Amino acid sequence: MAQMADIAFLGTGLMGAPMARRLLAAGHRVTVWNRTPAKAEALAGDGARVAPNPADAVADAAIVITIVSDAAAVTDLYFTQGAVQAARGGALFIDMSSIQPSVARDLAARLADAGRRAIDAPVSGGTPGAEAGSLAIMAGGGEDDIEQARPVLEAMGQVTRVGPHGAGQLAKLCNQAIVAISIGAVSEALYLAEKGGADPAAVREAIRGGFAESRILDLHGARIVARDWRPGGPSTLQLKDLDNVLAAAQEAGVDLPLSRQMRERYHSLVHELGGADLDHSALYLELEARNLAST
Ligand code: NA7
Repeated sequence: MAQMADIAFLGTGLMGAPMARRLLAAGHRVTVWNRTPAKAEALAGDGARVAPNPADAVADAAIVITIVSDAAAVTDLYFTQGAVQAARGGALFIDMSSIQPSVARDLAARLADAGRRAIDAPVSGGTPGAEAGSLAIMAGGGEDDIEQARPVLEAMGQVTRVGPHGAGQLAKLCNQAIVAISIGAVSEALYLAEKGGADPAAVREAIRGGFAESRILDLHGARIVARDWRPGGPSTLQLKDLDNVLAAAQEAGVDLPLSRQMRERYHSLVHELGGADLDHSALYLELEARNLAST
Protein backbone atom coordinates (compact mmCIF):
# COMPACT_ATOMS: atom_id res chain seq x y z
CA MET A 1 0.00 0.00 0.00
CA ALA A 2 1.53 3.30 -1.08
CA GLN A 3 2.10 5.90 1.63
CA MET A 4 -0.68 8.51 1.52
CA ALA A 5 0.40 12.09 0.97
CA ASP A 6 -0.97 15.56 1.67
CA ILE A 7 -1.36 16.95 -1.81
CA ALA A 8 -2.31 20.42 -3.04
CA PHE A 9 -3.80 20.23 -6.54
CA LEU A 10 -3.94 23.53 -8.44
CA GLY A 11 -5.89 23.62 -11.70
CA THR A 12 -8.96 21.40 -11.99
CA GLY A 13 -9.77 21.94 -15.67
CA LEU A 14 -10.57 19.24 -18.23
CA MET A 15 -7.48 17.22 -17.28
CA GLY A 16 -6.96 18.29 -13.67
CA ALA A 17 -10.42 17.36 -12.36
CA PRO A 18 -10.31 13.65 -13.29
CA MET A 19 -6.65 13.45 -12.21
CA ALA A 20 -7.51 14.87 -8.78
CA ARG A 21 -10.37 12.36 -8.56
CA ARG A 22 -7.89 9.51 -9.14
CA LEU A 23 -5.75 10.78 -6.26
CA LEU A 24 -8.77 10.99 -3.97
CA ALA A 25 -9.90 7.49 -4.99
CA ALA A 26 -6.40 6.20 -4.14
CA GLY A 27 -6.82 7.55 -0.61
CA HIS A 28 -4.61 10.65 -0.72
CA ARG A 29 -5.62 13.78 1.18
CA VAL A 30 -6.14 16.35 -1.55
CA THR A 31 -6.77 20.09 -1.30
CA VAL A 32 -7.92 21.58 -4.60
CA TRP A 33 -7.94 25.10 -5.95
CA ASN A 34 -9.02 26.43 -9.33
CA ARG A 35 -9.12 30.00 -10.67
CA THR A 36 -12.79 29.53 -11.57
CA PRO A 37 -13.97 28.25 -8.17
CA ALA A 38 -16.94 26.17 -9.41
CA LYS A 39 -14.57 23.68 -11.07
CA ALA A 40 -12.80 23.04 -7.74
CA GLU A 41 -16.03 22.98 -5.73
CA ALA A 42 -17.27 20.16 -7.98
CA LEU A 43 -14.64 17.94 -6.33
CA ALA A 44 -15.88 18.46 -2.77
CA GLY A 45 -18.29 15.56 -3.19
CA ASP A 46 -15.33 13.30 -4.00
CA GLY A 47 -13.70 14.18 -0.69
CA ALA A 48 -11.46 17.10 -1.66
CA ARG A 49 -10.92 20.08 0.58
CA VAL A 50 -11.54 23.22 -1.48
CA ALA A 51 -9.15 26.09 -0.82
CA PRO A 52 -10.01 29.76 -1.40
CA ASN A 53 -6.62 30.64 -2.94
CA PRO A 54 -3.36 28.95 -4.01
CA ALA A 55 -1.44 30.03 -0.88
CA ASP A 56 -4.02 28.44 1.41
CA ALA A 57 -4.10 25.28 -0.73
CA VAL A 58 -0.36 24.61 -0.45
CA ALA A 59 0.18 25.54 3.21
CA ASP A 60 0.16 21.95 4.59
CA ALA A 61 1.14 20.06 1.47
CA ALA A 62 4.17 17.83 1.03
CA ILE A 63 3.45 17.72 -2.71
CA VAL A 64 2.04 20.51 -4.88
CA ILE A 65 0.66 19.46 -8.28
CA THR A 66 -0.15 22.02 -10.97
CA ILE A 67 -1.87 21.40 -14.30
CA VAL A 68 -2.83 24.69 -15.94
CA SER A 69 -2.88 26.07 -19.48
CA ASP A 70 0.65 27.17 -20.19
CA ALA A 71 3.98 28.49 -18.90
CA ALA A 72 2.56 31.93 -18.10
CA ALA A 73 -0.13 30.36 -15.91
CA VAL A 74 2.35 28.13 -14.03
CA THR A 75 4.75 31.02 -13.45
CA ASP A 76 1.89 33.24 -12.33
CA LEU A 77 0.65 30.61 -9.88
CA TYR A 78 4.09 29.84 -8.48
CA PHE A 79 5.38 33.37 -8.02
CA THR A 80 2.67 36.04 -8.48
CA GLN A 81 -0.08 34.17 -6.66
CA GLY A 82 2.44 33.02 -4.07
CA ALA A 83 2.23 29.22 -4.15
CA VAL A 84 6.00 28.77 -3.84
CA GLN A 85 6.44 31.16 -0.96
CA ALA A 86 3.44 29.80 0.94
CA ALA A 87 4.60 26.17 0.70
CA ARG A 88 6.66 24.34 3.31
CA GLY A 89 10.43 24.28 2.93
CA GLY A 90 11.38 21.18 0.94
CA ALA A 91 7.89 20.79 -0.58
CA LEU A 92 7.93 18.95 -3.92
CA PHE A 93 6.32 20.85 -6.82
CA ILE A 94 5.15 18.63 -9.68
CA ASP A 95 4.12 20.60 -12.75
CA MET A 96 2.01 18.43 -15.05
CA SER A 97 1.10 21.25 -17.47
CA SER A 98 2.67 21.20 -20.92
CA ILE A 99 5.20 24.06 -21.13
CA GLN A 100 8.53 24.78 -22.80
CA PRO A 101 11.46 22.67 -21.52
CA SER A 102 13.53 25.84 -21.06
CA VAL A 103 10.86 27.33 -18.77
CA ALA A 104 10.66 24.09 -16.78
CA ARG A 105 14.44 24.27 -16.22
CA ASP A 106 14.19 27.93 -15.14
CA LEU A 107 11.33 27.17 -12.76
CA ALA A 108 13.26 24.28 -11.20
CA ALA A 109 16.25 26.58 -10.62
CA ARG A 110 14.06 29.30 -9.08
CA LEU A 111 12.38 26.75 -6.82
CA ALA A 112 15.74 25.37 -5.73
CA ASP A 113 16.82 28.93 -4.82
CA ALA A 114 13.66 29.17 -2.70
CA GLY A 115 14.41 25.84 -0.95
CA ARG A 116 11.69 23.91 -2.77
CA ARG A 117 12.04 20.93 -5.12
CA ALA A 118 10.62 20.52 -8.64
CA ILE A 119 9.70 17.85 -11.18
CA ASP A 120 8.25 18.41 -14.63
CA ALA A 121 5.75 15.61 -15.31
CA PRO A 122 3.51 16.39 -18.30
CA VAL A 123 1.02 13.79 -19.45
CA SER A 124 -0.45 12.23 -22.55
CA GLY A 125 -3.68 10.29 -22.88
CA GLY A 126 -6.28 13.04 -22.73
CA THR A 127 -9.41 13.04 -20.64
CA PRO A 128 -10.11 9.30 -21.21
CA GLY A 129 -6.62 8.49 -19.88
CA ALA A 130 -7.08 10.88 -16.96
CA GLU A 131 -10.39 9.25 -16.00
CA ALA A 132 -8.98 5.73 -16.29
CA GLY A 133 -5.74 6.53 -14.46
CA SER A 134 -3.81 5.34 -17.51
CA LEU A 135 -1.96 8.53 -18.50
CA ALA A 136 1.56 8.36 -19.87
CA ILE A 137 3.55 10.51 -17.43
CA MET A 138 6.95 11.75 -18.62
CA ALA A 139 9.03 12.88 -15.67
CA GLY A 140 12.10 15.13 -15.65
CA GLY A 141 14.07 15.92 -12.51
CA GLY A 142 16.17 14.32 -9.80
CA GLU A 143 15.92 10.54 -9.39
CA ASP A 144 15.16 10.75 -5.66
CA ASP A 145 12.43 13.34 -6.17
CA ILE A 146 10.78 11.26 -8.89
CA GLU A 147 10.93 8.16 -6.69
CA GLN A 148 9.22 10.11 -3.90
CA ALA A 149 6.53 11.25 -6.34
CA ARG A 150 6.08 7.82 -7.96
CA PRO A 151 3.35 6.40 -5.66
CA VAL A 152 1.34 9.60 -6.10
CA LEU A 153 1.86 9.79 -9.85
CA GLU A 154 1.01 6.10 -10.28
CA ALA A 155 -2.56 6.83 -9.15
CA MET A 156 -2.85 8.80 -12.41
CA GLY A 157 -0.85 6.67 -14.86
CA GLN A 158 2.47 5.07 -15.79
CA VAL A 159 5.55 7.08 -14.89
CA THR A 160 8.85 7.06 -16.77
CA ARG A 161 11.84 9.18 -15.78
CA VAL A 162 13.25 10.52 -19.05
CA GLY A 163 16.10 12.71 -17.75
CA PRO A 164 16.86 15.86 -15.73
CA HIS A 165 14.66 18.96 -15.31
CA GLY A 166 12.99 19.88 -18.61
CA ALA A 167 13.35 16.39 -20.12
CA GLY A 168 9.76 15.49 -19.22
CA GLN A 169 8.59 18.52 -21.18
CA LEU A 170 10.83 17.61 -24.11
CA ALA A 171 9.32 14.08 -24.12
CA LYS A 172 5.85 15.61 -24.15
CA LEU A 173 6.78 17.74 -27.16
CA CYS A 174 8.04 14.62 -28.97
CA ASN A 175 4.68 13.06 -28.17
CA GLN A 176 2.74 16.10 -29.34
CA ALA A 177 4.61 16.22 -32.64
CA ILE A 178 3.53 12.61 -33.28
CA VAL A 179 -0.05 13.36 -32.20
CA ALA A 180 -0.42 16.40 -34.49
CA ILE A 181 1.19 14.73 -37.49
CA SER A 182 -0.91 11.59 -36.94
CA ILE A 183 -4.13 13.64 -36.79
CA GLY A 184 -3.03 15.21 -40.07
CA ALA A 185 -2.45 11.77 -41.59
CA VAL A 186 -5.76 10.30 -40.38
CA SER A 187 -7.62 13.43 -41.58
CA GLU A 188 -6.16 13.11 -45.08
CA ALA A 189 -6.99 9.41 -45.29
CA LEU A 190 -10.60 9.84 -44.17
CA TYR A 191 -11.08 12.90 -46.40
CA LEU A 192 -9.79 10.96 -49.40
CA ALA A 193 -12.12 8.10 -48.49
CA GLU A 194 -15.10 10.46 -48.34
CA LYS A 195 -14.35 12.39 -51.49
CA GLY A 196 -13.23 9.31 -53.41
CA GLY A 197 -16.55 7.57 -52.91
CA ALA A 198 -15.94 5.14 -50.01
CA ASP A 199 -17.63 5.15 -46.61
CA PRO A 200 -15.13 6.82 -44.25
CA ALA A 201 -16.49 4.98 -41.20
CA ALA A 202 -16.10 1.64 -42.99
CA VAL A 203 -12.60 2.58 -44.21
CA ARG A 204 -11.56 3.37 -40.64
CA GLU A 205 -12.98 0.01 -39.50
CA ALA A 206 -11.33 -1.87 -42.35
CA ILE A 207 -7.81 -0.60 -41.67
CA ARG A 208 -7.92 -1.04 -37.88
CA GLY A 209 -5.42 -3.74 -36.92
CA GLY A 210 -3.27 -3.17 -40.01
CA PHE A 211 -0.09 -1.11 -40.14
CA ALA A 212 -2.07 2.14 -39.90
CA GLU A 213 -3.60 1.21 -36.53
CA SER A 214 -3.01 3.79 -33.81
CA ARG A 215 -4.76 5.43 -30.88
CA ILE A 216 -5.24 8.44 -33.17
CA LEU A 217 -6.97 6.36 -35.87
CA ASP A 218 -9.07 4.80 -33.13
CA LEU A 219 -10.12 7.82 -31.02
CA HIS A 220 -9.59 10.84 -33.27
CA GLY A 221 -10.66 8.88 -36.34
CA ALA A 222 -13.96 8.10 -34.61
CA ARG A 223 -14.43 11.79 -33.75
CA ILE A 224 -13.75 12.80 -37.35
CA VAL A 225 -16.22 10.26 -38.73
CA ALA A 226 -18.87 11.48 -36.24
CA ARG A 227 -17.88 15.16 -36.75
CA ASP A 228 -17.76 15.40 -32.96
CA TRP A 229 -15.50 18.35 -32.21
CA ARG A 230 -16.24 18.67 -28.48
CA PRO A 231 -12.84 19.19 -26.84
CA GLY A 232 -10.91 16.42 -25.23
CA GLY A 233 -7.75 18.29 -26.26
CA PRO A 234 -8.51 21.86 -27.41
CA SER A 235 -6.88 22.96 -30.67
CA THR A 236 -5.49 26.08 -29.02
CA LEU A 237 -3.40 23.88 -26.71
CA GLN A 238 -2.24 21.76 -29.65
CA LEU A 239 -1.06 24.98 -31.32
CA LYS A 240 0.79 26.00 -28.15
CA ASP A 241 2.52 22.60 -28.11
CA LEU A 242 3.56 22.91 -31.76
CA ASP A 243 4.98 26.38 -31.09
CA ASN A 244 6.97 24.79 -28.26
CA VAL A 245 8.07 21.88 -30.51
CA LEU A 246 9.51 24.40 -32.99
CA ALA A 247 11.21 26.40 -30.22
CA ALA A 248 12.81 23.21 -28.86
CA ALA A 249 13.86 22.22 -32.40
CA GLN A 250 15.50 25.59 -32.88
CA GLU A 251 17.30 25.23 -29.56
CA ALA A 252 18.52 21.78 -30.64
CA GLY A 253 19.53 23.11 -34.08
CA VAL A 254 17.27 20.77 -36.08
CA ASP A 255 14.62 21.31 -38.77
CA LEU A 256 11.29 19.43 -38.44
CA PRO A 257 9.37 20.05 -41.68
CA LEU A 258 6.22 18.09 -40.78
CA SER A 259 5.92 19.85 -37.41
CA ARG A 260 6.40 23.21 -39.15
CA GLN A 261 3.55 22.46 -41.53
CA MET A 262 1.25 21.23 -38.76
CA ARG A 263 1.96 24.41 -36.79
CA GLU A 264 0.82 26.55 -39.74
CA ARG A 265 -2.35 24.50 -40.18
CA TYR A 266 -3.32 24.58 -36.48
CA HIS A 267 -2.60 28.32 -36.51
CA SER A 268 -5.08 28.68 -39.35
CA LEU A 269 -7.68 26.48 -37.57
CA VAL A 270 -7.38 28.48 -34.34
CA HIS A 271 -6.98 32.02 -35.67
CA GLU A 272 -8.74 32.04 -39.06
CA LEU A 273 -11.43 29.38 -38.76
CA GLY A 274 -12.52 30.02 -35.15
CA GLY A 275 -11.55 26.53 -33.98
CA ALA A 276 -9.64 27.42 -30.80
CA ASP A 277 -11.94 25.52 -28.46
CA LEU A 278 -12.67 22.62 -30.79
CA ASP A 279 -10.96 19.27 -30.28
CA HIS A 280 -7.64 18.93 -32.09
CA SER A 281 -9.23 16.36 -34.41
CA ALA A 282 -10.98 19.42 -35.94
CA LEU A 283 -7.88 19.81 -38.07
CA TYR A 284 -10.16 17.96 -40.48
CA LEU A 285 -12.14 21.21 -40.86
CA GLU A 286 -8.97 23.02 -41.89
CA LEU A 287 -8.38 20.31 -44.51
CA GLU A 288 -11.92 20.75 -45.82
CA ALA A 289 -11.56 24.55 -45.90
CA ARG A 290 -8.21 24.30 -47.68
CA ASN A 291 -9.74 22.03 -50.34
CA LEU A 292 -12.81 24.22 -50.78
CA ALA A 293 -10.58 27.24 -51.23
CA SER A 294 -8.60 25.50 -53.97
CA THR A 295 -11.60 24.36 -56.03
P1 NA7 B 1 -8.27 23.44 -19.55
O1 NA7 B 1 -9.47 22.58 -19.28
O2 NA7 B 1 -8.38 24.62 -20.46
O3 NA7 B 1 -7.71 23.89 -18.12
C1 NA7 B 1 -6.76 24.90 -17.97
C2 NA7 B 1 -6.63 25.18 -16.50
O4 NA7 B 1 -5.64 26.22 -16.31
C3 NA7 B 1 -7.93 25.69 -15.85
O5 NA7 B 1 -8.00 25.12 -14.56
C4 NA7 B 1 -7.67 27.18 -15.82
O6 NA7 B 1 -8.44 27.86 -14.86
C5 NA7 B 1 -6.21 27.21 -15.47
N1 NA7 B 1 -5.53 28.50 -15.68
C6 NA7 B 1 -5.29 29.12 -16.84
N2 NA7 B 1 -4.61 30.27 -16.63
C7 NA7 B 1 -4.44 30.37 -15.29
C8 NA7 B 1 -3.81 31.31 -14.43
N3 NA7 B 1 -3.23 32.42 -14.92
N4 NA7 B 1 -3.81 31.09 -13.10
C9 NA7 B 1 -4.39 29.99 -12.60
N5 NA7 B 1 -5.01 29.03 -13.35
C10 NA7 B 1 -5.03 29.23 -14.68
O7 NA7 B 1 -7.06 22.58 -20.16
P2 NA7 B 1 -6.62 21.06 -19.90
O8 NA7 B 1 -7.03 20.62 -18.54
O9 NA7 B 1 -7.02 20.25 -21.08
O10 NA7 B 1 -5.02 21.22 -19.99
C11 NA7 B 1 -4.23 21.58 -18.89
C12 NA7 B 1 -2.78 21.35 -19.24
O11 NA7 B 1 -2.53 19.95 -19.57
C13 NA7 B 1 -2.28 22.12 -20.44
O12 NA7 B 1 -0.94 22.52 -20.22
C14 NA7 B 1 -2.39 21.11 -21.58
O13 NA7 B 1 -1.52 21.45 -22.64
C15 NA7 B 1 -2.08 19.81 -20.91
P3 NA7 B 1 -9.98 28.30 -15.22
O14 NA7 B 1 -10.81 27.08 -14.95
O15 NA7 B 1 -9.99 28.72 -16.66
O16 NA7 B 1 -10.25 29.43 -14.29
